[in-house]
Amino acid sequence: MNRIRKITGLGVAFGAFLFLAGCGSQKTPGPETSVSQQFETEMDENLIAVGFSQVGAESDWRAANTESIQSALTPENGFYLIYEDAQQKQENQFKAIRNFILQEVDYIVLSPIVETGWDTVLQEAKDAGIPVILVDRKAQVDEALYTCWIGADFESEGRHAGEWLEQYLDAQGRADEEIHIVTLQGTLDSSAQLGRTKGFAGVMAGHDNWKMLEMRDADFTQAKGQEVMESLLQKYDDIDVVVCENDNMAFGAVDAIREFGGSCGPDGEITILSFDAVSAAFGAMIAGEINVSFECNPLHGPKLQEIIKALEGGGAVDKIQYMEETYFDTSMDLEELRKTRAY
Ligand code: GZL
Ligand code: ZN
Repeated sequence: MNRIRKITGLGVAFGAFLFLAGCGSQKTPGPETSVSQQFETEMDENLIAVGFSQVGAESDWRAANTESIQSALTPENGFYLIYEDAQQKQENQFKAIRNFILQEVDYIVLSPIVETGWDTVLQEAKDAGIPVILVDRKAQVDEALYTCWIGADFESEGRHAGEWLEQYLDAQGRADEEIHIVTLQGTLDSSAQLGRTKGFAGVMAGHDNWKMLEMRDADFTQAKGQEVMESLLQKYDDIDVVVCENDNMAFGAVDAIREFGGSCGPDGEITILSFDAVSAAFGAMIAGEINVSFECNPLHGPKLQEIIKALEGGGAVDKIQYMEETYFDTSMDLEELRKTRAY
């Protein structure tokens, strides 16, 4: 599968420009380019060229995911990685994938920001004979359009959150109390949002005394989490539980609650459930700001490396590959546990 590629030093977009402007992807740039830094990098044909379209840099989790993949797909490990940050715009992922196709990479790795809209561009990759590996989030396409998917079981994360809340309220003698809940949702239509919302709702259905006051999109960012929580605090005068679909939104919610004069965490009025379990979430639990965080393992790099090497060797790989994950709450020795964490 290895193909010698000339990758212009000005990067993928410029290569696409030359091709689309009729200059051809391999020809010497014409007068319209007249750039002095134009240079070609003769790719070592032994390196496996991988184009990686990442969602963005919206959260601590995302940064850890990017770092894991970049540190696995290195030239020392036999890879030439082209990394594109889509800045949380699906349109930018479409462009990145089309550039990867023009560059004739050996594999495309994609974390689809939302689940829908991928049929056309993934068909183009298939027509170009380039295998696509999905990481983190899923795409609602014919499974023939991707080789495999690595990620978390988001619905089980949501279910575990509901089950945790059941036992937490029981322990407080509040099993029959009317519990008022709001949810800060992640990017709507993303697999993490869909799964976590659905998993928690499944447990909630068993509790007539749990009332979901409102669920609102806070896009997995801390700023949006604070803004949405401020608005919910203005609107509802009795919020008992906040379900935050990632840690960064939880950090924003804590700031909003504190600024509003409320209290949260194990010793506060408002119980905060979160997802990802990044290092800063351990800090927030140790500081008594949030109650629990459900891990979502971002360390896809080693598994991705293993999968691509297996494919290069002509091996088959499982279509769906779940990451191992658990949860952490303030009943645990978080100072010690935090030392064992890679992100
Ligand atoms: C989960 C990932 C989510 C994280 C957020 O696998 O898709 O996106 O939970 C991140 O922190 O923004
Ligand atoms: Zn209440």
